[in-house]
Amino acid sequence: MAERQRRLVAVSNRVGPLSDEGKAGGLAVGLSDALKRRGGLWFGWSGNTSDEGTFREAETVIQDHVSMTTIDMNKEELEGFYLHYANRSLWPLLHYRLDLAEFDRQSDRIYRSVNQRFAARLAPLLEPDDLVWVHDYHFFYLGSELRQCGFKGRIGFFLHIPFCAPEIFTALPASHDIVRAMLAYDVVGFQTDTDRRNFANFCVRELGGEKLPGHRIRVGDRTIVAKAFPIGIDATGYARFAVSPEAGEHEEMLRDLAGERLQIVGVDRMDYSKGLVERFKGFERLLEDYPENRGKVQFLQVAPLSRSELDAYVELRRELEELAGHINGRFATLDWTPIQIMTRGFTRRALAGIYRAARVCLVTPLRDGMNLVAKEFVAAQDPSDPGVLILSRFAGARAELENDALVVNPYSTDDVARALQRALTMPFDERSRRWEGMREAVFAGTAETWCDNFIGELETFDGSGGEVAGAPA
Ligand code: GDG
Repeated sequence: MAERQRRLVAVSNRVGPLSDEGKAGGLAVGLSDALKRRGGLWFGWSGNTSDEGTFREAETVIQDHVSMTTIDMNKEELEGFYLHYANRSLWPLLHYRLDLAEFDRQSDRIYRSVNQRFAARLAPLLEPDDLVWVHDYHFFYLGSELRQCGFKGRIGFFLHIPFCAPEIFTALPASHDIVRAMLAYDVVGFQTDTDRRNFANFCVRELGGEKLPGHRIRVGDRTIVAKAFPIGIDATGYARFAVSPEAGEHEEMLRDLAGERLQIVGVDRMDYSKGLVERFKGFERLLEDYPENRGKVQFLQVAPLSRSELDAYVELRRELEELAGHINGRFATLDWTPIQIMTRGFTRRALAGIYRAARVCLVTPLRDGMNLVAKEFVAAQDPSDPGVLILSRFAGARAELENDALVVNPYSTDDVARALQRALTMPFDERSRRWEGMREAVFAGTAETWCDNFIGELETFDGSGGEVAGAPA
C-alpha cells in the first residue's frame, strides 16, 4: 500500500491567495500548488490589527483541501515585529545595508515574542508527522519556539532574501541567538550558494560548528541540512499571461506610444535594495555618452510603493522623482520624454504585456535574494522579437542566467550605460540565442520544482526533528 503523504503546513507572514487571480507572486504560486496537491494548512498573519492581537480567535478559510488560518497582531506587535525589527533591522542588514539598519532592545523583544505567539497558536493545530515549512526573515525564531511547545516533527525554513556575510551579520546584537534558533530547523534553504556559504561560515566561525558532507552542518548536538533552492516562477502560466488579451492591450499601447523608439523597462517594488537611483544615473549616462540614443529610446520604470510607513522609503521616492525630473529637464524635447516613473501597480497580465513590449529590461538590484522580475521578463518574451535582460551581478538570479543576460555591476554608472548601449544595438540573432538560453533555465527551475525539491529534502531528512541528531528515534 502506498504510504500516506504527510500533510504540508506552510507558515508565512502573509497567507494566500490560493487561486491565481493575477495577484500572486512566486511564493504564493509555488506554495499554493504544493498545498493543493497534498492538502494542507497555511498559517500566518491576517493583515489586520486588533486590540487582542495574537490572542484573538483565529480565522480559517477552507478552499481546495487547504485551510488558510490567520491571526491578528495588535498595533504594538505590528510596529515592533514587522515595521521595526523585520523591516528596519533585518531587511537592510541582510541586504548589506548596515548604514540603514537600526537596532533596539524593544523591537528585538517584540519580534521574539511575536514568533513565540505564532508558534503557540500553531502548535495545537499540528499533527506529529506534519511537514512544517516556515518562510522568510519574519520567523527566524518560530522553529525553535515550536520545539519549545513540544513539536518533534520535521520543520524546514526558507529565506527569500540574501543571507549576508558574517562580517556584516555579526553587527546585529542578536545574531548568535538568531542563528542558534535556526538550528532548530531540520532543513534551512537559501536562494543561492553564496547565501548558504555565508550561513555555514557564520556557524563555523561564530558558533564553533563544522561543515559535513551532504550539505550538512553540525553545531553542538544539532546537525541540519543547509542548501540552496533557487526559487522560480510558473513559467508556462506566465508565458500564457503574456499572450492574454489584457497583456496584448498593454503591449500594443506601449508600442504605439514608443513608435520607432526602443522601449527600456524596469519593474520593482520601490525599495532601496533594487538599485533604482543607480539605474536612473546609468540611463542618464547612456544619453550623455551615446548621444545617438537621444530621441530614440524611452525608459519606463514601474515602481509600486511599498512600506511607505518607513522614512527610508519616503526619501527614496522623493529622490527618484527628483532624478527623473532632472533627466527629463536635461534631455527632453517637445516630442520626447526620456524617462517615466509610475508608482501605481499593474495586474500581472498587464505587466506581462509591458515586458513583452520592451527591447531591454533593467534588473539592477544592489542586492536581491533571487529577483523574479528577471525570470518573468524572460518567460513573457515574443520568440520572434525577444528582448535583452541586463542583470545585476548581485541578484540571486545571476546564478542561473549569467551566461545569457548582460551582467553588470549596478554601482557602476559606466557599466550600466555600456550594457544598455550593447543591448540596444544587439543584432536579432544574438538576442534570440541569448533569450533561448535564459528561457531554458527559467522553464527548468520553476516554482513547482523549487517546492518539490525543498519538500523532498525535508521528507528525506534523516535526523529526527527536535531530537539530538544521531540519537535513536
Ligand atoms: C522577495 C525577495 C525574491 C512588481 N510590480 C508589480 C508586481 N510586481 C511583482 C513582480 C514580481 C514581484 O512583484 C517582485 O518579486 P521580486 O522577486 O522581484 O522581489 P521582492 O518583492 O523583493 O521579493 C526576492 C522573492 O522574494 C521570492 O523569493 O525573488 O529576491 O526580495 O513577481 O512581478 N505585480 C503586480 N503589479 C505590479 O505593478 N501585479
